[in-house]
Amino acid sequence: WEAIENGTGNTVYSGTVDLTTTQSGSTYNLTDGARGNHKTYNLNRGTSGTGTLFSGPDDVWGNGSPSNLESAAADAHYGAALTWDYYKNVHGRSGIRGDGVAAYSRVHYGNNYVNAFWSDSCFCMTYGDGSGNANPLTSIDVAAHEMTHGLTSNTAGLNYSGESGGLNEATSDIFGATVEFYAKNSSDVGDYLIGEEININGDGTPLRYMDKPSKDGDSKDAWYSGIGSIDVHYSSGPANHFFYLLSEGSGTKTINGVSYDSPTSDGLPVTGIGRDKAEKIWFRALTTKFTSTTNYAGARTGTLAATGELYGTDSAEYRAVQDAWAGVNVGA
Ligand code: ASN
Ligand code: ZN
Ligand code: CA
Repeated sequence: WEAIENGTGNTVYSGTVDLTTTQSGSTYNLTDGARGNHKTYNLNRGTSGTGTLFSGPDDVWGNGSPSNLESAAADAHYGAALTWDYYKNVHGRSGIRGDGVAAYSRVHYGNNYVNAFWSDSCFCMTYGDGSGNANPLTSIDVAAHEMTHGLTSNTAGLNYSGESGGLNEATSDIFGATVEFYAKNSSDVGDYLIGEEININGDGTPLRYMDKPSKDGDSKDAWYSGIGSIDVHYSSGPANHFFYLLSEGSGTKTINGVSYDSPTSDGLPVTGIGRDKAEKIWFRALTTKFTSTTNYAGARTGTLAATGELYGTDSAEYRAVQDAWAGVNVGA
């Protein structure tokens, strides 16, 4: 018999946070009893199996330093809980498959492993510790990005290549950002940057920028014929840019202390409708309109159909979706 407990995580990226755990006898486990028993495991630098469930004699996890192996575990456990809560409270979906069943997390994958990934076969997320094992890939936006790959897999099923692959990646970035905004704790105020906390480039710059994706040097700001042949992490650019434009509008803006500058490819302005509406449109399109082969033209059609259902076709929201797609060169 296990009791649900309220533990404390001293994370690497999110400060001190509440974690939901379980207690069995005199042992506490990193098992989220309030969210489908989502478990967080220690691979201890191995690369296979589940390793060992994080457990111990007290309900305090980590000390904030990556050298304490519980710290990144606290981040991963927290990120999974936030993502679970976001999908449940904002979109009414209970777990990745909508069946209340949790995935699980594995941290400390390999040595100096600079990546994180979702796997359909284990129904789990896995995190490396980054360069020098000093920058675990466990920030909220990365955790939500990976968990969202599971959602996409179990809904639209967007094929992970060509334009559908770019849309799959963008979906993970979009909800990576919205979950971070949803977190709203003092360390995570929310931004339209992906991976700004994990220092993946070694110079403190983010992995991706949604206001102007080309700032990373590789991603595209707008659709062009042939974009389907580049890496899906770069062909995601126009959809990330669409989401930013739809939420916040074109031009310059400062949000939570971060400055954005979002130009449009057609030079015409876009008036944003706010993130709350934009995320509902993308979720509805993903879960009820997109299929495995949806391309950019299909994403436009699908998001417009979703917007029509949510807000009507003669609405400011509908026109903003049209304008935002035009702003990334996806036209009628
Ligand atoms: N972090 C990457 C992603 O989620 C991992 C990968 O490319 N498989 O897209
Ligand atoms: Zn991804
Ligand atoms: Ca971010």
